[in-house]
Amino acid sequence: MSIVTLQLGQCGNQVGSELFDNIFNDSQADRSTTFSTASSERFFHQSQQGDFVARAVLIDMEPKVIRQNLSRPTKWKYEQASSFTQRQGCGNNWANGFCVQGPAQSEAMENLVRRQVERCERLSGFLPVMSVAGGTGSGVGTFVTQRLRDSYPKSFLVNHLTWPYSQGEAVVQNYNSLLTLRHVCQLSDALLVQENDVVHAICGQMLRLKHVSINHINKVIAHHLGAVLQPALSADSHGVYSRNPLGELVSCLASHSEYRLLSIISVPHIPAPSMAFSTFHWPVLLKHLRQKLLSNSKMEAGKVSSAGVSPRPFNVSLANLLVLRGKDVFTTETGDFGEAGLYSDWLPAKEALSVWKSPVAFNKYEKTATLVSNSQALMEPLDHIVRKAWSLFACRAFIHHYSKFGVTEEDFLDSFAFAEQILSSYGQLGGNTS
Ligand SMILES: Nc1nc2c(ncn2[C@@H]2O[C@H](COP(=O)(O)OP(=O)(O)OP(=O)(O)O)[C@@H](O)[C@H]2O)c(=O)[nH]1
Ligand SMILES: [Mg+2]
Repeated sequence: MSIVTLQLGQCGNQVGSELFDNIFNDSQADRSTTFSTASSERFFHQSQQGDFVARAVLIDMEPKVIRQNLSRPTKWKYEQASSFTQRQGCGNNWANGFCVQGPAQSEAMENLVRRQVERCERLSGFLPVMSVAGGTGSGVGTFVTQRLRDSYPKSFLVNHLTWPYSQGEAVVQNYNSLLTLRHVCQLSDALLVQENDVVHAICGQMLRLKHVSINHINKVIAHHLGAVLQPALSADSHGVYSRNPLGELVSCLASHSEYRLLSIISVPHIPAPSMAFSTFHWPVLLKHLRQKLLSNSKMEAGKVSSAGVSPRPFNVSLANLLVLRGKDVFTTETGDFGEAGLYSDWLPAKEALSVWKSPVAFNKYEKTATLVSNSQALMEPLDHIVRKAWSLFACRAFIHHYSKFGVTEEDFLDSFAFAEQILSSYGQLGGNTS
């Protein structure tokens, strides 16, 4: 089954193009395999000339990044006519994107989506890729997500959201983030979240890059996403690569409407020059990944969040999906991830853990272990967004930029209340309310 990706705004378009690069290069390592065929069907269609063409719609209100994407020399292609641009971006203003640009350009964008859907023999669903902090990705992205939900109610909808640097570039980024979450959490089946701070740290500390560029960051984001979305075998797939990647992801991880936030961690990340000399053993990799899961919450013991919730001193999971790729996967023991102590007591640990495996090495790594986690890991960054936004809102700073496009103080208060509710729900996974 196929996935139609929507690249929205600068971030969405730059991350999206790295994702297609990652997937294409990975799946073409051995073109003859069923893995390669399954991957291509998911992400590409073939033109009459035999070119691999991304199943993607490119949307940005300013033309520069899309122009760069369309002229980038890659072994695969974007369909030139599958892009939509205007002359000017949304100026980091969610309200401009959601209330004005989105509705004004709705028909043209929907036509592009329909064209891609018609090219899919079997549609698994949609993957809108966007940042939550700018104006186009967040505002138009939210609008487009709403239209997809209305027009394709039976298709799966998984949004990939890039969260801004906590010491961010735009003063209103936290407003945009909250307004986006308020809507997208309720529209989408699951939100795959990657934080720029965390990915930046991976580039500096693990890949040992001295000067981390946005391109390095996007390659790591794409590596994480590709590791999850490339074909894999699940326990009940009887040796056939999963047919409905987004549907299976959602059913493993996000079956409860109040718990839609998914984080991704992966090991190993190795600097390119060291790759040839590195060997890894599954028990070591999995131990490392488990430690990352437990500490990933970045929450100090006893810290009280703005939702008044005092979480456990480690990261409690509602559900986890472990994806193993590479040599000897079928004999690897994954029992440590099924321990009841990692999970809330709402689900038996056996049901809370899903494992997907593929014997095909991923992205030149002999072995990769990736965990998609529906856990408390995103509480701390979300709490940070809420606190920063509230300190602006308390003195009504910049609100007039939003109200002139029709977003009211009431809408902001709803978004704060919604975020507090998410924090409270995740806090309760630990069963520890103050
Ligand atoms: N990881 C990553 N983050 C990006 C990239 N480009 C921008 N960002 C982040 O995205 C946020 C800004 O959003 P953009 O995507 O630039 O904004 P936009 O959607 O184009 O919206 P407007 O320009 O306001 O119309 C900031 O938090 C940036 O750090 C990128 O290529 N990769
Ligand atoms: Mg822009």
